[in-house]
Amino acid sequence: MNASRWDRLLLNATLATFAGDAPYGLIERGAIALHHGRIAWVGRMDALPDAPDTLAFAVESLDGALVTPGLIDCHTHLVFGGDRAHEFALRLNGASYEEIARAGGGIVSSVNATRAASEEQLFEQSLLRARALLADGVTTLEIKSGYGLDLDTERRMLRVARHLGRELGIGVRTSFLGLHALPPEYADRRDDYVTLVCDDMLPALATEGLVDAVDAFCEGIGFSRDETRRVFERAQQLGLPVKLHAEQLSDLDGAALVAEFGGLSADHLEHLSETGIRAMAAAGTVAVLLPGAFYALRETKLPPIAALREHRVAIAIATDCNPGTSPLLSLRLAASMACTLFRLTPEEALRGVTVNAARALGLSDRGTLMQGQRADLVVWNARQPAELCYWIGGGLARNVYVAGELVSRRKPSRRPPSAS
Ligand code: DI6
Ligand code: FE
Repeated sequence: MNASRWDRLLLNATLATFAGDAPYGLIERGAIALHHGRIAWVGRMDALPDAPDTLAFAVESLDGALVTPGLIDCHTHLVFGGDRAHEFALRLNGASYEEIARAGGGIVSSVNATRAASEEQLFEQSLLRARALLADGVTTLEIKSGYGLDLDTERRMLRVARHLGRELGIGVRTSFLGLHALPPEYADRRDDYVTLVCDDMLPALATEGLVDAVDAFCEGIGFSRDETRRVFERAQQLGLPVKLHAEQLSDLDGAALVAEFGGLSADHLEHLSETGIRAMAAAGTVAVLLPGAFYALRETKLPPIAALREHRVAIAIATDCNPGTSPLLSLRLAASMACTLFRLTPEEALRGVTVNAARALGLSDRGTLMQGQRADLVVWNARQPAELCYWIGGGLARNVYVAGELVSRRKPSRRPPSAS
């Protein structure tokens, strides 16, 4: 018997590894071994070093099913109280997102509902959303604060985010978004609020280990470039990486600002300029596109995809799951929308929810199927990668593994029609 048997070996898989430059990093008739939470071996089945049964304790044949890295949702506001379904109706009747925000609705109405919710209530409500993402193949999730806008509620949100990760056994990265909206009690004291965020809230939450990165909403209805710079400078002092909601509704040159700070990502980007793109390319800042918000707001201005490609800026795709502009609970649907609405290729969209999403979170241990990476992977009821963008809805994820553990399973089901 082989003394160092692997924990698990999956055989006869169609592996979309996203390693290297080949389309999808595809390996047909592949095998992948999981051991102690890591990927121990990946390659063609016929290159396995020995007979499968001697190599692993558990051996499973997948009969050609597609396996991808666990999906990574690198931009969500998943923890919040209440919902904003009534604003959806208002927008359908012609009100704009900005008008609703300026009239006291929008983010501030979610702030009120979040402040009113206990930690348990926030956890229960958010758990349903996180479960939905997981069931659709998400194994790492970024969650922002920003509906508290006071120290206690921001802390509660971030604690709930961490708790969700422990409860579901998935990866959670937290971003502090103190500069999301001006809280009503600071209506005439913008500067004081920015000072509170920089001098009290951020250092306190960072000390408590609740902050992996710092974000801001740099926008006409959010915060200016100078205000954003202040919080970035404080993040830098604390050794925290930054990212930014930039150029969603207008061009404030936020992308160049976040790039100046070596930021992980600039997100939204419908109004991104050539200058912003060049700055991002030079800094290696990832472009995170959020087609759910584009769709829900019925936007018409597309992000500059061709120029991003031309300048070789890495593109990631995320749900932006939030109660106002993107109540979206499927990352696969976000990838599908990235194809249909933004004209990404299925391969670009899928790199955007795996390898490039990992980069947008500063994570190098996941996002591809390569030896040594965390064993985060999904076995799909599909055979080709493009199906993940092609099927709209429908619960395609069969088995979801995080660090080698099975965290979500759907009963072995019939394959989608084309694959039967
Ligand atoms: N941009 C967004 O897409 C979300 N926040 C932000 O800064 C929307 C948040 C909301 O409307 O509740
Ligand atoms: Fe957002």
